[in-house]
Amino acid sequence: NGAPTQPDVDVVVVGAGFAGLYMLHKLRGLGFTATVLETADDVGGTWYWNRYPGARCDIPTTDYTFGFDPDLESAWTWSEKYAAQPEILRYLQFVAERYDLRRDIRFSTKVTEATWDETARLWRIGTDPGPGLTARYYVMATGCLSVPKDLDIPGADRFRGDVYFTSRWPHEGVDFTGKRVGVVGTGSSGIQSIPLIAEQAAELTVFQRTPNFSIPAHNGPPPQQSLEEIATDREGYRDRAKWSRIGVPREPATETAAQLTPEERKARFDAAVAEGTLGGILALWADMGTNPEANDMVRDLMHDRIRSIVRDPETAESLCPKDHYFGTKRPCLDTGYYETFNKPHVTLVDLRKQPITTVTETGIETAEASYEFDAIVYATGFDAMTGAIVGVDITGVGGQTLKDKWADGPHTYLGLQSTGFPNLFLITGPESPSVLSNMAVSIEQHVEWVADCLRDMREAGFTTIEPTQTAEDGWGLHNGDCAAITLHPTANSWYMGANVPGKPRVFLAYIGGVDAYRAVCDEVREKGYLGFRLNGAEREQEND
Ligand code: NA7
Repeated sequence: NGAPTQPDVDVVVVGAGFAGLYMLHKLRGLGFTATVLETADDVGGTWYWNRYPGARCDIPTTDYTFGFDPDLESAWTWSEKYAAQPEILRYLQFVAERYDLRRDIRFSTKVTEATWDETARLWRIGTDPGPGLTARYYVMATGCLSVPKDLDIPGADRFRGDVYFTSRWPHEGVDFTGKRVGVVGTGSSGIQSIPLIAEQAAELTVFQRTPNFSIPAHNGPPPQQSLEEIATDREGYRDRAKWSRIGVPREPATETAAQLTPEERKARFDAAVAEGTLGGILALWADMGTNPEANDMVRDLMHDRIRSIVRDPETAESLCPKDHYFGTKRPCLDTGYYETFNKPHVTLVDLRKQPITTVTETGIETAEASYEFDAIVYATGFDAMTGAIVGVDITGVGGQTLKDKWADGPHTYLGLQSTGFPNLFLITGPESPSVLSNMAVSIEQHVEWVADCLRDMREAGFTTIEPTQTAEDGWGLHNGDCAAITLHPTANSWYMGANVPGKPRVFLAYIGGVDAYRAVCDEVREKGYLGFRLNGAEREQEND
């Protein structure tokens, strides 16, 4: 063993979004030295980059907020049920100021590589611009939807008009007044931005490959009931979120679809549409995520709703999602999305009927027609969950790269660590609830688990930690088993890696629930880091 070499800092954290900011604050509180490396020139992560019109969170602000500090909660008031991007960015800037975080963040710094030095037992981290630095622990707080998917549309570089990506929107904003605009993509980013682009554009053409399910957000003031519950028992409310299925307090539905009459099902659906939350619409009946017939009942109600709004029958049919089950792609919350297609200057192009053949100098050509534009907006999504992690050249024990190890899909224990990469931690990594949950709650849980772990190791005299192969294999099996009993694997979703050509098709998140997952993580710690191998100068421990 021998004494490890001293690193520049105890911990390097990559990313200054929700996760990186809280990680830094938490580490400082425990007396660890830490440096955060961030590509952007300010804090914010997702909320720094995604500045497109209509960009909002899809979890109510009463829940999509830090809960670790009651004083922070009373110092900040959200203005809306679903905050828009500028307000969430201001919040994260406020958090950075309040805890004086910026002095330990290196902005405009991209992490290019990270190599585990087995002799010195530390991470050597390369940055652009350099110089890099060394750290005992390396935390990737890089977000689940942070690397835009490469544009896979032929001729895309030929277009001579203006080109925008929702995920990299210009800071000064864009004015589409009087312009002919084409939007490609109808995920959440498309669905949020299309109604607002339509308000400005002279003509708007939406290119849709797969329709998504969306319900109205009914944005407005933050939900009164949650505010009252937080005012009377803040801790109880936050605790219920931690022990809920998706990280927002809610009793799960107990009846199956068959146990309800058609009238009862319709009433539940209408109530959830009126509530306008993902938590509500995803919990209509207990078996909607696992039983095709129960899911069809939601789909039918959704289709009826779309047909009742969109006047042109052909457009309405194109907007009805028919090739994936409800919830197997993240549903969207919108403000006037379907209504937008009733406007005379808005056209939907159904790429299932007429695929894009090429982008040209002046527009987009499909198998049937040619469209001319002044501007094209791509809302084409992300290399989700793994893109940002394998995007850094990470080399672990024996020269193995994480990219090679994950060539057939991510392999982790608890979504927190990967065997062969000691002292590398992933915040909301693949095989953790992450994107299936309220990210604020999942981020806090991971940050606190990692912080507790580093403190426990310091107290016990350990300096390295990594999962055993048995634990990692077991967690992978459990993840796959959980996904296999749901309808998720049937969908071509980014949850399945299906949106990125060549990406292995595996379900990328843990679907057992925020509550069950937290119980496992707590138990692992209580049992002395069950499934981990720990080493120190004086001692080592394997707890398989
Ligand atoms: P999404 O949900 O991945 O949506 C991307 C959209 O772009 C989706 O409709 C895609 O159709 C479409 N797309 C992607 N590539 C193409 C090509 N080549 N041609 C035509 N259409 C294409 O990303 P978002 O940014 O909207 O949302 C991501 C998450 O962020 C969201 O779920 C929220 O959690 C927040 P496809 O479905 O692949 O047929």
